[in-house]
Amino acid sequence: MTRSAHVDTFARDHLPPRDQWPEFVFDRPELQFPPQLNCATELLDRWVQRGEGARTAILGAGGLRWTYAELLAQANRVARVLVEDMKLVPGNRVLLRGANSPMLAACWLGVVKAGGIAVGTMPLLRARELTTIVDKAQVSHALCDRRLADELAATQAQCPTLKHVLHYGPHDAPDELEARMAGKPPTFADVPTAADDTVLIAFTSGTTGVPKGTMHFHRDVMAACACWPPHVLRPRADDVFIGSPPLAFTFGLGGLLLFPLAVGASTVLLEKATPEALLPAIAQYRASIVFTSPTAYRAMAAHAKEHDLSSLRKCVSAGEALPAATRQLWKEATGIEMIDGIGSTEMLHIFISADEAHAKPGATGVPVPGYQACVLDDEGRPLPKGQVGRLAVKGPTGCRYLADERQKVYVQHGWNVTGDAYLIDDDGQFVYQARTDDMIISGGYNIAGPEVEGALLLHPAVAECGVIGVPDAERGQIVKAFVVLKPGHEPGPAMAAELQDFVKRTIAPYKYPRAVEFRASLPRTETGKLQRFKLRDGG
Ligand code: 3UK
Repeated sequence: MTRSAHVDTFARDHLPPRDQWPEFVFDRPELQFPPQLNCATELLDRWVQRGEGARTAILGAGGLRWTYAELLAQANRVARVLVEDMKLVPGNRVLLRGANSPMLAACWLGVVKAGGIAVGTMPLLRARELTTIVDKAQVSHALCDRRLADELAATQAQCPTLKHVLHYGPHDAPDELEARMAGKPPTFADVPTAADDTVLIAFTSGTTGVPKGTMHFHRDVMAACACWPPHVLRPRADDVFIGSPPLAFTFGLGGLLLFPLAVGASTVLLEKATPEALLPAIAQYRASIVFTSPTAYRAMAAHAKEHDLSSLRKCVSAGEALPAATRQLWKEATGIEMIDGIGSTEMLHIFISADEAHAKPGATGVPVPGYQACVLDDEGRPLPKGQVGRLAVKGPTGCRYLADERQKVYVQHGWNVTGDAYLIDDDGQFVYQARTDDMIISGGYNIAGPEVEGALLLHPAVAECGVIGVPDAERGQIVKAFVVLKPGHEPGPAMAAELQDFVKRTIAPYKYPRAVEFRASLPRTETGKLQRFKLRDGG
């Protein structure tokens, strides 16, 4: 029996009903967890207790370098500010707002130490999207980068639950959070959470555009650290991790914070990690392991030769399918065979992957030790090799949506059904085909068409619209909007540009439609439902 440390029982009260949980499999010795477990204690305090506090933990802009002992002290001070000044009680949800930085990492660890539940958010989100997240997760606290204060203030005006907010500044301009931290001792007694207390709620956009909150436990974090990293990535304590995914995206949280800490390695957390910025940063920090998207590898391959990438050992690609051509380009440019892996917010991290030695162009790989996977037909029966069906997985982590009917869509017969069409080839390798739903994946971002439609429909000239993803060599897919204008409005390039700007101002700018086509009408069913497949087929 585990003893929950959550005084605020919101997360426990809003887990899906047990009969809707996926089957969890813990059939390996490294997946046996004690009943009480705080993953921050395991990932951070343990190193200092073992006398390894002088190792470098985090590197950041402006020459910032924190040892494990210094990161621990910072995280402990954040925990104290939360508990002593912001009245956090275990189980409260804490919104984290900021681009990747050492301070954001310290905030995440501080929240977890204090028994809080971390709710990471993409820096680009606007008040409209933040309001949905804060309402859904009943968020009470926020730690926010000063430069994102305006959108948070607009959110707070709409959200009565969000009572306690503190801002932190860039490294060279400390703000109110740092001022409070300066007055705190560097020690903190971590809250002894249960292994099955929720530690984070990660939001992911669904096809309907209403974001889903996925709940993960302290033990899930440790399980993610125990599966893919030691079996596929095989990092070392002297590795320097770097990459682009935000810590608000579980791909980034694992790859750029949890996994380096799990092996006592160091991680470079950069606010700006575009392909142009990442190449010189790899050289500058002598990074050895990089995490980014296929689109970014494609962009970087063209300029790789202009930089000293001799420190690089391992290159991880995830978030969307890795085209064989991109794998080839990167290998030609750097000599490195990429590690592809499919993960999801629901599964927390990568569950099918292949290391350098087993990489097969065009294939994702095989189930990561600790996970099982198969391809199911529409009736939920496993398909033989070579046939395309729905990818289904189970393992030590899995889908638990926060109060969401779509739990029954993702979890079927105990399997996590990811929404991807896959086949298993003759070698037993899993080969990605397509998304089975309407999600648009563009440049590594997940974009829900209906959310973009919702934004467009707020514009006074738009009568109706339909948004789909169309293939694009550069970004995988791009967002395309089909728009029917109200009478009296002129279609044309000026109107298209105006609509694009409008979407950028309304929701996160990366969701704007890069292509706009004007139509006299849209294909609909008799009941009035938009037929997106007809738009995709050009009809
Ligand atoms: C797609 C891939 C083919 C696939 C993620 C690694 O992407 C992550 O999580 P999301 O919830 O999206 C999940 C969906 O993205 N996908 C991801 N990786 C691949 N498709 N090949 C791949 N290698 O449709 C999946 O269902 O945003 C990735 C680790 C943690 C993550 N959260």
